[in-house]
Order: sequence, then structure tokens, then C-alpha cells
Amino acid sequence: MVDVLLGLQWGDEGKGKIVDVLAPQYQVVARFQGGPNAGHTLEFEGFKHVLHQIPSGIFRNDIQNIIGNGVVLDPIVFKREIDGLAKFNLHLQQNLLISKKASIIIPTHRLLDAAYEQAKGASKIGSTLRGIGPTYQDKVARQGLRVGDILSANFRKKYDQLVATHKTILDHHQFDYQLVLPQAEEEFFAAVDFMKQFQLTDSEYAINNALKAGQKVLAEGAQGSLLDIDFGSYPFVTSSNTMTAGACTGLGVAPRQIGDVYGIFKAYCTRVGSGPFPTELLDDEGERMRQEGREFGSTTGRPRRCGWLDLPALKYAILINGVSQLVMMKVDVLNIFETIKVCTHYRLADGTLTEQFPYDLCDADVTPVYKEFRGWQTALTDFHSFDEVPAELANYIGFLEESLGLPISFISTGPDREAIIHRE
Ligand code: 2SA
Ligand code: MG
Repeated sequence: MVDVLLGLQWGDEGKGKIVDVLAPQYQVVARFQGGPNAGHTLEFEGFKHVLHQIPSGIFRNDIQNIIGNGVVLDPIVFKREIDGLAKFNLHLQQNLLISKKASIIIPTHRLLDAAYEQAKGASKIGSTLRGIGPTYQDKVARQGLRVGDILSANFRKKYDQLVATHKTILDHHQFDYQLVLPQAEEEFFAAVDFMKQFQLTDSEYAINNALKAGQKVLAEGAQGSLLDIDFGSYPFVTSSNTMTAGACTGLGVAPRQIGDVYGIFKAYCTRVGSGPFPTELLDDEGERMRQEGREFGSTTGRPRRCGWLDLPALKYAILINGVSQLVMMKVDVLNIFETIKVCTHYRLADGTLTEQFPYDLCDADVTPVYKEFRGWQTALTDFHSFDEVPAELANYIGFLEESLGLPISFISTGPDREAIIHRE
């Protein structure tokens, strides 16, 4: 079976840590969407490492890691990531497969990302400027470059054709590329050559063969469900399907092969980039959350917007993903609060209460309705079983489980691999 692990909010739920915790149960870990916009942070044995495109199973030498066809891959970032892993003595050439069908981000994709954002002005998406949107655009427009193309004698020609198209758009936006492009291209072609030493394959065969051989596969989602191109807070979303269904198209596995779906959520909410965020805290409380949770983008360093847990949004994400196991992260960040709030409903402009995630969230006048809980105000580092946790925390978790209709299987109490309570 393929188990899927994904974020139920706006990203940064702590997926990297949970992949790392669960990885020993799997023979294969695969990324199925997104690209260098992701920042998956792993902390172990005193190291802190952020992965962007490489699956989080890479630190275990007995795991096959796959970058699937649904991913948009930037060769320049890839080379830097591989260089950054040198000190860990990993068997990268054996343990990493890259789909020939994955899309390639070229330097002008990044420039287009910046040009489009600039043109949007105040209504910009707050993209990571990693070229994600323009690369998926070219994929859907059937003119993109794929990893397999780098092995073809025609690659340079295809590249030049695409760049010519991009230049007309950049010219239209009066976006200057003359200064930066030559150096970026030099780095790009060096990185493309570098990639050739890795296993570039039709990874859908590798995954399905692994499944036939009885191996377990973990599909590692990036960003979060509320950033999904179809179901997220459009247009303030990323350009891929971040949900469970994306694992099927992004890896080439059939829906009936999907097993458990691990839904990861933080005990509060964060969002980086623009777009609606009903429970956002714009006051001191939000600032305390940001400092305590170290809520700064792991790819861009941007401060993340912070707010209370939003149950209508979380229920929506559970619904569209078919979540079977919940994982609650960063519970320890709430240690400092006397009162903890949870949004149970939205009040709409006409006064009605709803538990649904509104279609027009971007324009709607939505006021969160909160339920308050007494905080536990205790450090959680010494708790290793659920039976021991403070009564206030047990009460809070009990309420969430009842509202969400699912058990919370894991509770993370700190950044390290070891700081986790597993409930059998
Ligand atoms: P993009 O770059 O086109 O995918 O941006 C579109 C929206 O998606 C959001 N997005 C993210 N949100 C949270 N975390 C992400 N990864 C990094 C991290 C982000 C960072 O782990 O911290 O370092 O800033 C991520 N990637 C994309 C983005 O903010 C836009 O709202
Ligand atoms: Mg992240």
C-alpha cells in the first residue's frame, strides 16, 4: 500500500519531522508534487537540516527515495541540496530515483514568477518566487521541459524555444532579465549535467514494482491542503494538488493502492504569503506565537502569520483527503498561553453560523466563533505517554477528537525526533 502524509493547513505543519519518525516502517518515500517552494525541516542528533526537493527518507540508507512525476524540479536547487548532504555520507546515487516525467524549472520560470507577482501589486499571491506557478503553467500548456529531456540531444533546442517564449512575456511586463540571466543559465546547465549521474527513470514502474514486491511506500506531501489548486483558498494557493488524490497522479499509483492517510496539523495555524486567514492574530498574542513557535519560512525566512486553530478549515481538509490518522504538531508552543482558543464555526455577514469552508472565503466577511480552553502552562518535554499529560491538555485533545471524528495518533511536543507521544 501507499500511505500518504500531508499537511491539513497552509503548510509548515511539521511534515518533515513526521516522515522522519515514520520512515523506518517504509521501504520507499516519494514526493509527488511541489518543488523547491517546500521546506521540510528534520532535526536529529543535534543536526537541523532543511530539505526542499529531496524526500525526507534520504537520511536512512535503507530507504529508496523517489522524486515523482508530479514534482517541479529545479536543477540548481537540486545540486545545492545534494552538496549540502555530502557531510552525512548517504548513498545518494543508489537511494534516489528521479522521474523522467518530473517538470524542470528553468531560470526564466523564476523571473516570470517575479514578473507576475510584480504585475499583481497589492493582490500578489506571496509566492516563494521559486518559479513553481510558471513551471506548472508550461506543463499544462504542453510546452514544458521534463527531466527525461536532459538526456536528449535536442535539449538545448527545446530549452531555447521555451526561453524565447518566456522572453516575450518578460518583455511585455518590462521585466529586465539581461543582467541576471547569463549567470543563472551557466549555473543551470552545470546543474543539469550534474543531475545526469543520478538515476533518472520512469519511476511509476519502480513504485509499482515495489508495491508488487510487498514493500510499503510513503508519499510525502508538500505545502498544505488549504493551498491545493482546486480546493484551497483560490487564487491564494500553490499550483499543484497537495491533497491525497495528488499522490496518485504525481506518482502513477492507482487510488485503490492508497492505504492510511496521515493528516498533519499544528495545534494552531500559520500561513505564509497572502490570502484569507480567518483566525489570524494581528496582536501581541500572534507575535508571542510566532516567537515561541519560531514561525519563519524555512525556504524564504519570511515571518509566518499566526492564529488559533480553525476547525471548519481542518474538517474540510480531513474530508477532501480521506484522513485516517491525525498527527498534532507543536503542542508545546501553546505551553505559554493561559487561555487557548479554538474556532468551532464561522459567522457569516448575514449572521448565520456555518461549519463549512466558504467558496468566497477571499471576499466573504467571516468572523470566527471561538471556544476557550484553560492552558496547561507546563513544559511537555518529560511526557512520553498520553496517560501522563496534564489534564488541561487531555481535555483539549478530547474535544478536538470528538469534533473531528478521528483519533489523534501522534502528538509532537518538540522539534527533535524523540519529542513525540504515540497513542496506540
Ligand atoms: P508558490 O511559491 O507559488 O507555491 O506560492 C504560492 C502560495 O503557496 C505558499 N507556499 C507555502 N506556504 C508554506 N510553506 C511553504 N514552504 C516554505 C516553508 C515557505 C517559505 O516551508 O516555510 O519558506 O516561505 C510554502 N510554499 C509555498 C506561498 O506562501 C504562497 O502563499
Ligand atoms: Mg515548510
